[in-house]
Amino acid sequence: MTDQRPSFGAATSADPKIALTIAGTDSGAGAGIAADLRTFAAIGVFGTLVVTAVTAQNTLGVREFLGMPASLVEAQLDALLEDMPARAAKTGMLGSSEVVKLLASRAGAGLLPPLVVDPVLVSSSGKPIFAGDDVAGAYRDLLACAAVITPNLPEAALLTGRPVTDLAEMESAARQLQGLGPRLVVVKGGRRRDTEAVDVAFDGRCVTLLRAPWIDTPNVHGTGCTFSAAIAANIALGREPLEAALLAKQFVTRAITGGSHWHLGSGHGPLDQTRAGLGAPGST
Ligand code: PXL
Repeated sequence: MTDQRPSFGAATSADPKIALTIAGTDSGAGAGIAADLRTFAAIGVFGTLVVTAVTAQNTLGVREFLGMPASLVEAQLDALLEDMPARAAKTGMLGSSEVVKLLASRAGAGLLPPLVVDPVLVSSSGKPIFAGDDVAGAYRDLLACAAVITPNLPEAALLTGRPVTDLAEMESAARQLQGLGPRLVVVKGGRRRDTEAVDVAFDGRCVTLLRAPWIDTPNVHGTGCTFSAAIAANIALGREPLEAALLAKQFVTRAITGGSHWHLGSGHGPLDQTRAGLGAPGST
C-alpha cells in the first residue's frame, strides 16, 4: 500500500495533546477502551486506540474474549506512531503473552511513549482474561520499561509471588515491583473494604499513600481502567508520574461518586467519567 501524504499544515500549540490506550473492548462500555476514551476526553486530551482483545460482557461479567493477533496489534501501533504519536500511553487487557512481548520489545527499544501499565490479568468477576500460563514472566520485561504500573491486590500478589492484603504488604510489593524498573508503582488497595480507599505508591525513594473516601456503591466496573487512563492523560499533559497519579485518584473518586446511584444493568455498573473532569462539581 502506498502512503499518500498530503500536507495539511504543521501541528500547533492549539492542538490537543494525544494519549493512547492499548486495551480491550467491553461491550457494556464500563471498562476497557470505552472507559479510557471517556477519561481522556474528560481530562482534555485526544484519545487514540489500539485494540488488543474483544470481550463479550455486561455488568454481570465477562462471557467470552478473543485476543487480537500480535501482527494486527503491531499494525495499529505503527499506523499511529507514524502519523499521530501520543505523548503517553496506557496498556490494559492485552489478552496474550505474544502481545505483552511485542509491547515489551517496542518499549525496550524506546519506540513507545511513556507507558502506564495496568497489568489486567483477572476480571472483577474473577475470570482470567489472559491467555497463557507464565503471566508474571510474560509481564516482567514490559513492567521494566514502564513509567508507571498500577496492579491491584491480586495482580500484585501474582506478580510478586507473595500475598498482598494489608498496607504493609502493599508497601513491600510496591518496593519489590519498583525494583524491576518502572519509575513509579501504585498498588491499588480499592478492594480492601474500609472507610477509605488507599493505594500505596513507591518511586524508588518515597512511599506515598493515595487516599480517598470509600464510596459504597456496586458501580465500580472500570475503576482500574479509568485510573490508569487518567494517569496517562495527565502525563500527556506534561505532569510527572506521582502528580499524575494523585490527580488520577481524585478523578476516579469523582467518577465513582457521579455514577454511584446509576442503575445501568443489574451487576457492577460503570463510572461517570464524563462529568468528572475539570470544572465538574467538587473538582479543584
Ligand atoms: O477492569 C479490567 C478490564 C479491562 N479491560 C477489559 C475488561 C476488564 C474487566 O473485565 O473486560 C476489556
